[in-house]
Amino acid sequence: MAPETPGGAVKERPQTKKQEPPVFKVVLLNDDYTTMEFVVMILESVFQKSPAEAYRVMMHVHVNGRGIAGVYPWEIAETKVDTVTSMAREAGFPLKAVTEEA
Ligand code: TYC
Repeated sequence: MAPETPGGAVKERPQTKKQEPPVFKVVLLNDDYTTMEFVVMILESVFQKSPAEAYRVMMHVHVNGRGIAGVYPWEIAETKVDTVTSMAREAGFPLKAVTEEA
């Protein structure tokens, strides 16, 4: 019998609490050489920030030394760090990103 039979015996999702994967922060670090424009571009393209949010996060890092670019499952967080690092080195900037357990 098709599982979508109307009124049929379709099991609801169990109401138990789902096991969420552990999450990790991707933290951007300030430096004196990476341009503000490059950091904003990274936040827009790698972390899907709006232009206004990207500017806000970049300024937060600039003023405070570090700031959260995003929160992801471990493998995605590590990939974002690798992407930021390779884009920065390619462009000749020392920009650093690290992961931290959230
Ligand atoms: N401090 C840099 C400058 O004045 C800008 C900057 C912001 C660099 C954030 C890195 O993660 C960073 N050009």
